[in-house]
Amino acid sequence: MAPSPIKVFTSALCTTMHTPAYEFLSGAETQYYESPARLEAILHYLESNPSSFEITEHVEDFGYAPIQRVHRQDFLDYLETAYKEWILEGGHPNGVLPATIPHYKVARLGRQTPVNTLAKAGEYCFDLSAVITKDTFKAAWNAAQVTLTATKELVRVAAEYEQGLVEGTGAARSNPPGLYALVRPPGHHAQSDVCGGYCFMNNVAIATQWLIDQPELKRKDGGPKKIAILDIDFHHGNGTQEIFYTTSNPLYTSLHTRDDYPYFTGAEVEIGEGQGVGFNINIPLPQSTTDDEYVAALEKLIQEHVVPYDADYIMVSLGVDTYKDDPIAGFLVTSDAYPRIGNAIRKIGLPTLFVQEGGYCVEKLGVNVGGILQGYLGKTTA
Ligand code: Q9C
Ligand code: ZN
Repeated sequence: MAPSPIKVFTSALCTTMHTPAYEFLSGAETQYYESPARLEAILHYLESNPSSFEITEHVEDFGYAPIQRVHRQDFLDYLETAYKEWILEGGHPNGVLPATIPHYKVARLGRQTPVNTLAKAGEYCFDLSAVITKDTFKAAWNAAQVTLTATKELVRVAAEYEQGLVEGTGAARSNPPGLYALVRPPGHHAQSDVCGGYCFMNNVAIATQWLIDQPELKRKDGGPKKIAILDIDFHHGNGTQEIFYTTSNPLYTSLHTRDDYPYFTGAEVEIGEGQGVGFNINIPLPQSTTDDEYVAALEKLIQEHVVPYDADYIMVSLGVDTYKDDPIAGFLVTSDAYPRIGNAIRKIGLPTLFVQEGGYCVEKLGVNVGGILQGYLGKTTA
């Protein structure tokens, strides 16, 4: 039986609500790479391939609770009010950025709780890329709600798929259902109480925690459903790692660059703490990693860690900043690799939600993201 098309969840608010004019890269003011054009390029590809993708703009409102399960309230209050306070205090209209960050060598001596807006920007942001504009809170909220809407549908199609496997009438194990949340701003750098790396709310973490929290979703042993996160963005997902560092569910796995942003996390020795020991898997790869090297590393990660975890659902933090011409990254991965990546994920055989993270080569975003999703459908080209 042919696989069903991938259900795509997105919203017009993903392009209109958060449009900072610039960021700082290597000390220079540059265009804001995490732009609305990224999402439009991907959407254009998906719309041109209607046999593979079913696009909906239907967004359900899951309210504040699932977001509050992952992010601290003081941080969320800050995201919501920062821009207004910033403007009142004479901040530049491009948006809020820190000028003084509580570097750990300073903060270990400090005892002061910040009240000033500039100080709060440093308290709640770890770099110069997460510019907070007038509606950034609403944009991040919307991205989380779109991801949650897709996650609710994941539960429904996964149950159908399971039923089909039991009865032997439905799709075989080789065609697991796939869904895609086409959102921005991205999420995997956002920690429980700090934004950075273009990320404000951690969409994948919010959706994953929501799945674990659903009382009617149980495994055969009576425990909550298990989720394996596969983070294939070029950059390490420090936010997702931090949020789930002390728990055994979800499993967090990441393939990413060594020696590039976010620089201070992503080493192999970061294996989790307490109950979480062994459930945080970082596989750093060298700069200039090629197609074959990348796919081999992914297949190894899947065989050695993802499959043995015996999850019920896969969440993919889907970044295509691994692409060779990405303006802020450094791998040599070509467009040919993306269908192979999607195929490797399909072979896990579990219902999968792909959630958009990074990828900044706008001209190739459609074919690269599309390649992964088409590969998941069993195709060999985008
Ligand atoms: N030369 C995501 O892909 N600037 N975020 C890095 C490195 C911030 C990336 C500069 C990059 C954030 C979701
Ligand atoms: Zn990235």
